[in-house]
Amino acid sequence: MTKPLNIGLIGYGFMGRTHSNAYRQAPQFFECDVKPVLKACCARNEESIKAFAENWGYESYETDWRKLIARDDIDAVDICTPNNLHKEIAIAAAEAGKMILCEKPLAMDVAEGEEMCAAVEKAGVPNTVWYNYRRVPAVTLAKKLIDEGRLGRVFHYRANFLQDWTISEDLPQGGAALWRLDAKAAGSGVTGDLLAHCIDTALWLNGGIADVNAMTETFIKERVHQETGEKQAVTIDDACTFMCHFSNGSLGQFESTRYARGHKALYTWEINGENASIRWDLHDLHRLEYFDHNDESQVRGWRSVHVTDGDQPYMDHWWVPGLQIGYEHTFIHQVADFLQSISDAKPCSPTFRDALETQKVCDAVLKSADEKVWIGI
Ligand code: SOE
Repeated sequence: MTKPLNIGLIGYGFMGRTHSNAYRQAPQFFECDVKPVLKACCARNEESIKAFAENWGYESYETDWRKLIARDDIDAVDICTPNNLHKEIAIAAAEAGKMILCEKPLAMDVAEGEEMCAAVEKAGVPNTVWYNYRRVPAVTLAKKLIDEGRLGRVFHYRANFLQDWTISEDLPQGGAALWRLDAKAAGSGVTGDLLAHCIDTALWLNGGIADVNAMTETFIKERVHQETGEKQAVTIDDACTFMCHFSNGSLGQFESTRYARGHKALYTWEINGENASIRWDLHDLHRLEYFDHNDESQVRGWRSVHVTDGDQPYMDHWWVPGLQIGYEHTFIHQVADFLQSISDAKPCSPTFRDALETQKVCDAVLKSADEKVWIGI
């Protein structure tokens, strides 16, 4: 018999939609003893949240997140708000004994992240952070191949996350969909928003980072703030590049920007090992590129593996071999794994504690750029 898991979702932007879709889809495709129920959603604007609740099939809505957390009929709180609200909501939810699914990055900084980890661990509540790219089947397959030792000694890890949506000087900062440009709401710019994804994947695939040396740039120094109508200094990083040493001795190189004209969401990574190399590109997300030096020399070359077969991660739950899935499925996989982790009474990675490691690297990157020195993690 399935047990209901009553979800209370806070925030209803882009991520509110990806998560709501995932709660609806996961039990259709994955057999779980626990089944999400869209119990309530929450945002300050009543008209908007009512429409959101109707569209996605939430049973009710709230306009005050504290009321949502206080409800006895909510089991799990999903935090999809701007980053500056993560800590307060997560701590209140943990104290109320709720499970927590929190959008990335975990927090505004390490200090906040530490408090959040302490709160969920004290309360003993299941928790996870939505670093969704781990659950692209091709990326999960890469993790499997790496764990099997196929790469041998690793020399290089290279990652980019490139976008171009903030190039116009007329784009305001702050408010609604633009809070990512406002340091008070986001904490940082591309470092917390985009590099955090690259760092999470890197820590997962290639282990810990020992130290970093970074540079950041804010190309447009002032923008009108949507809430005040005034021109204000822009204090987020528009672009960030850093190099690092991984604990396994490999060298890392990371770049992220919202000023790479022509690139909308080009997330790529490549790992070069002694025996094999492996690379992935979000624009072709169902493919894993793999080069194995042990192949017979006459036919040795980069293989492009179309990750759609039933024996590849997650794919036995979808269509028939050869038919691919997409971006929204990464969130569905995270829900499915979270539900399974509840049944198994095991953590669902990345937990708050795992995501704190990413936060530590982000903070060190920003400090290094500021002080123009290497920073140890
Ligand atoms: C920013 O444009 C953004 O939406 C990020 O916030 C997401 O985390 C990333 O997956 C796609 O880009």
